[in-house]
Amino acid sequence: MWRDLAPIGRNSESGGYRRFAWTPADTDCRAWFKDQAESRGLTYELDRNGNQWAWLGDPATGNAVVTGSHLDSVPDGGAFDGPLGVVSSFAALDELRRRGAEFTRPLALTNFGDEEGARFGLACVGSRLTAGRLTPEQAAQLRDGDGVSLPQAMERAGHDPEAIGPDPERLARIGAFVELHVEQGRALDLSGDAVGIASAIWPHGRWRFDFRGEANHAGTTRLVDRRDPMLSYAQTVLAARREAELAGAVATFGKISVEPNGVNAIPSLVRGWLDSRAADQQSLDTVVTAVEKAAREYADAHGIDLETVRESFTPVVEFDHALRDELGRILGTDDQLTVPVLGTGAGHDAGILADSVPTAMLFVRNPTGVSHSPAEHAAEDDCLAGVSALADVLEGLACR
Ligand code: HGY
Ligand code: MN
Ligand code: MN
Repeated sequence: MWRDLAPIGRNSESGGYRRFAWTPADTDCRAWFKDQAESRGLTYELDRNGNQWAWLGDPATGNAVVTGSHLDSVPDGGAFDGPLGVVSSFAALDELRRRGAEFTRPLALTNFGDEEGARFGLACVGSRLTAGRLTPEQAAQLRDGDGVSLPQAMERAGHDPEAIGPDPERLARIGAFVELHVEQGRALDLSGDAVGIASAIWPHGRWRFDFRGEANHAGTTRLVDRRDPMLSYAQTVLAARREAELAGAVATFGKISVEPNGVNAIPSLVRGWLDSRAADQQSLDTVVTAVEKAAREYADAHGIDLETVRESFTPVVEFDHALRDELGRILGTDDQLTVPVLGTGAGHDAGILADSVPTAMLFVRNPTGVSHSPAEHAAEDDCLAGVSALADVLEGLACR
């Protein structure tokens, strides 16, 4: 499975993945998922929001156990973020069949569309639409860097944009959702464990800062005559780092777009995106408020117009305690009493669904902690330990 998936959307220069929502690479990933589902005799379904489901048993029975993740990536993302959870779901089912497990609840394997929000800027679009946390009207407002709207992109990829919307009936059939994901940090490497259980997801969001100045000639415009938005942007980036350090949070300006983006032209517009996250809402609010205040002061000092827009936000997620503890019981063994339980600053579809159904997450050790990079890696033995743990969890939940 891994070998079949690996070449899809991989950039040969960077070695990273460019699997953006509703692009041909995404379509090829979806085709891979459908093949894997049908080759196992599972009932394949594409839901109204473009999420893929592979069912064993009759969904109408309800109380289904569902597992899966996403196949889309950030620009030049790694091979594991998302795909490890999807491949492990199929591999765990294969393992359960080898064990002769008898399912007493329906089982579904899923690929949630557009989890990274790399193209349209909003994280977890597929699961947000299904959970009713993004309306079709809001979705229609989303544009990519070329001005293509989400509905247009869906249409071009052959998916009916008129169909999108909340899917409460589908969610009502789910008794538990478990997402396996490569850890995006080093907690398991430091504790020496191959697998861990998630406790919570930090609140996190994305804010766009538009600094508008005055285009002019880089060579002939006196410094005193300039309204250069790049200066306010640069000062704001440093302020974000300072405020995050003070609050024990994280803040990143990882994406920027400059108009006209010419070497010898003072920009008219510098657009920067802030990603900020913190263990609690108050710390996150403190950081973002302080960064916005600093940005405004710098903009005012240079005669720059500033507009800030919150483009994506996910409040703190506390995973279902009963399900978390159930996973702990299933995975805990006599010699290793407890499987580590750890929080994360990374968002996931499980975090979006947590409001609608009991959700839990399993993490697989990432020896360097590096993610959202072609260098992201997990050792094969740890990936196999993840598959075995997921199989144990699915057996414990769906095969009583
Ligand atoms: O950004 C995140 O936390 C996730 O990878 N979408
Ligand atoms: Mn990611
Ligand atoms: Mn992910």
